[in-house]
Amino acid sequence: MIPTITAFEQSPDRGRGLARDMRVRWALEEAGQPYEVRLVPFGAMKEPAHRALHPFGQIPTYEEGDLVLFESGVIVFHIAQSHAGLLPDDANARARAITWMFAALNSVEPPILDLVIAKLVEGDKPWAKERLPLVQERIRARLGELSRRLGDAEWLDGAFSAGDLMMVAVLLRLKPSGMLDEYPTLAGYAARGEARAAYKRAFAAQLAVFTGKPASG
Ligand SMILES: N[C@@H](CCC(=O)N[C@@H](CS)C(=O)NCC(=O)O)C(=O)O
Repeated sequence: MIPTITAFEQSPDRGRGLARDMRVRWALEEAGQPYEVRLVPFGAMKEPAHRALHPFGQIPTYEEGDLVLFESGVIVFHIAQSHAGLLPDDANARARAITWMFAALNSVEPPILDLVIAKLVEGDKPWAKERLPLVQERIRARLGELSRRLGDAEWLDGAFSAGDLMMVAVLLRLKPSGMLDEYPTLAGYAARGEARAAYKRAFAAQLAVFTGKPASG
């Protein structure tokens, strides 16, 4: 069965691959699973029809027969569980890969999201200038810790897994800020993720939504 995911009809990132449909597309590409995309206009996101799929009126969602999922983490987890290649067979290694998925979403993404909010949503508030360095400090603390753990390894725990997919997707959200480049170990790690053929196909597909031209290759 071909799953359908939702994505922004007009992504605020103008096709830079920062919206969370990107990580779902990437997982589907890694899994070799064809998929369809339903583009959701902003006006429709908070309407009952979309809220029936996603209680918070957001993207991405995932529909596969009777199954409807929301939350990019669980969607990627579902894809990784249903296909070979994104989670190791060994039970302990699998649990560790899942741990990295949670770490990406619960320990690394929140401060990065704070930066997006501090700049884009709260940038005009009188206290924004004071808050920004605090947010950046929290990000740097996390990146330093992650960088030390990764060391000179290619991926976080052995072979590339859904844990790396999620971590790289989260780190790439920092790219426009320039902060990722302060950590060459992590910049190199993210670049290895971006270099994967599946990432490139996913990126081209989401970019094609913005340019209106079909993804080539
Ligand atoms: N925790 C959710 C967050 C979903 C989310 O924030 N989606 C954004 C796009 S990346 C969105 O739909 N924003 C529009 C809105 O919240 O109105 C996930 O990981 O899927």
